[in-house]
Amino acid sequence: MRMPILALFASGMLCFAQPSWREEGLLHLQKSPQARLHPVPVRAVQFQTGFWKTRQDVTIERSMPTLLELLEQNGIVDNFRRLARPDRQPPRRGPLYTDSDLYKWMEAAAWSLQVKPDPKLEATLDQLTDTILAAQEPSGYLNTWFVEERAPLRWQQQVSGHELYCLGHLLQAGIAYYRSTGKRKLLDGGIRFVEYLLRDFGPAPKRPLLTGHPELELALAELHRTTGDRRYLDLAAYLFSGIERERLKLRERDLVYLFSGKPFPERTRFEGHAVRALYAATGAADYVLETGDGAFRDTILRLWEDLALRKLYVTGGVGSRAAGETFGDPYELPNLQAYTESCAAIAGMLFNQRLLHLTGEAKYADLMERALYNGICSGMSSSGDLYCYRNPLAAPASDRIRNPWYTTTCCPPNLQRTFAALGAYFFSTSQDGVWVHFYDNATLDWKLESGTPLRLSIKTSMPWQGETEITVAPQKEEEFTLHLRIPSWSLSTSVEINGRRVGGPVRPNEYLAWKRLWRPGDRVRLVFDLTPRRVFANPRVAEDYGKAALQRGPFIYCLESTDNPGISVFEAALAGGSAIRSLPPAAAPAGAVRLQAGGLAYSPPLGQRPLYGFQPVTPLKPVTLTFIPYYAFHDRGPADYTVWLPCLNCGW
Ligand code: FUB
Ligand code: ZN
Repeated sequence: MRMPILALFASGMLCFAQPSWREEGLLHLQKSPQARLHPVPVRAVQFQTGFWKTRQDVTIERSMPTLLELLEQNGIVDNFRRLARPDRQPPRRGPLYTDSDLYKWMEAAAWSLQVKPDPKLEATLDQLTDTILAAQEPSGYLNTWFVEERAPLRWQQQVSGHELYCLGHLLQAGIAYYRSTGKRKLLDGGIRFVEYLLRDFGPAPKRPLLTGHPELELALAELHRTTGDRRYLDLAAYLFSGIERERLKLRERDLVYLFSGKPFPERTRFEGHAVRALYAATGAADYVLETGDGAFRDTILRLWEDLALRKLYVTGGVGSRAAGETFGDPYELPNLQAYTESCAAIAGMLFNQRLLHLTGEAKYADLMERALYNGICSGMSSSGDLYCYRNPLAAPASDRIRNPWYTTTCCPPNLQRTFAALGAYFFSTSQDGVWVHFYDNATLDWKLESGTPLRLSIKTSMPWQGETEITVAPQKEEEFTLHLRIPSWSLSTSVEINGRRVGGPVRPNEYLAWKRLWRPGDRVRLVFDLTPRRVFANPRVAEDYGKAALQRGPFIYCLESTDNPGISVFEAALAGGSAIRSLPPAAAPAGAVRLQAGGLAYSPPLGQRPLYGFQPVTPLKPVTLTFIPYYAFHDRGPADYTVWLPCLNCGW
């Protein structure tokens, strides 16, 4: 009997092999020997109406187009175009690292094509590829700053020149575009530059090389995964080796600030420039995923402890000092002065993403979530066209934190590439099954590693309410393990499978691994505990001593003057015994659950009091305080806000 072709498809009897580029995950860890987990392709996940769909839509529909306009207006694309023109006009504009901003924008646009195919955007990317590659020299060298009168300076300023940083982002854009379209042109341009490096640079007698701003390391690891060419990973190993310290005459302070130039396993703590250090650690984690190198592995785990125990803001932000955009000392986590660059929070998430895929341990997903829902989410306004470079934990209304454009515009396209590809951060596969890391309305259309097609559909009221239902639909019944992340903040979680309560412990900050014969249409119901709670810092954090912040689900909250007329948010305290109420969503911040708690305000205002006295000054006037999720600070316009408040009778 002949079956119609559609019926053959539906029965799974007919399937055409997909080209390999379509199968590659956000990170292509399928062949990485040390990877326990494997990311899924971006195209495998579609968000449905909900928190992250709104953010992804605004990224693709508003943020990306408006940023491209700004990149054009500020001459960033012309910096390439001019190099193909005989008159070399117009003159180059912007700081020496602007090429990377266009590459990051292209990476975001490339990932977005997997979420929402767009022939016009694809044509724009093809044109930009031609524009960029027209500026590439026959040797493979490509950089719009070190040209013409500055050409003799090439490789003379490796500490600050960002030549390899820009190349790293070119490679990542090329890889993303290849994975989205199968087109290799941009990727091949990046490879030509890498081949030029391999010809001329390396251990003596070749010329020395240094990533003055680490980034290339992780791009090389991904290039190795994409091409199978081990030389690219070896180049990353050379950059981590620190053997060029003498030849490049690096000073001790360079080694600290750059987080580059000394043997990576000698690192004992995070220090120096936050983005540099975290990109270096991410690249080192990539190296461990490929090689299993024990010394590197010990080092990244040691660094993670330093980050998680001593240097991470409650919002997932990183980088305490504005001077040099650096890490601070242990527990140095100032709030008003927090630098917390959006790129650093993203880099922290990338570091944790690698560690999660190395180990399968929930504590890494926990920190990814902390950053994503707070210090990364805050980086882009709900309108999609204002961005934070800094994400402080308190600020006065006069601090213009959200801006459409920065001369150093690294953060906006970094946020875009994160949100455009975000679905692929939500799920992974492993030999034994599939993993759900975060919960939002989403569908995963992918396959088990046995090859069986699998659809997971999540319907949820998360992140605002805890009810979640997952429909599990393997194409045919199969035994595998469903790994469900139980978030650290959900202190009691109920789980049912096909209506039957799961016995045994369901522990926060672990994955619940459920192995069974899964049949198409099986249902898992989870109810997470979103009770709002006070959060306290380790008393060693002097700035937060005696204070509390509020958290509900993945969100950290802040007190903003917009919601608290007549109250100075910097002169209010939480009352320890008072209940914290969840308020129904208001028009703004759109859809967000706000919190209300009893508090006390100083009266008369502290500004009218002397600086010192023999009696402590305590706030006495009862007030009701209304909190919004931190990510929405300044989203409704300038306002005073703070995350941490003195907490009276809180047991301090
Ligand atoms: O160094 C230039 C930019 O500054 C980089 O892109 C980011 O790391 C930022 O900190
Ligand atoms: Zn940045």
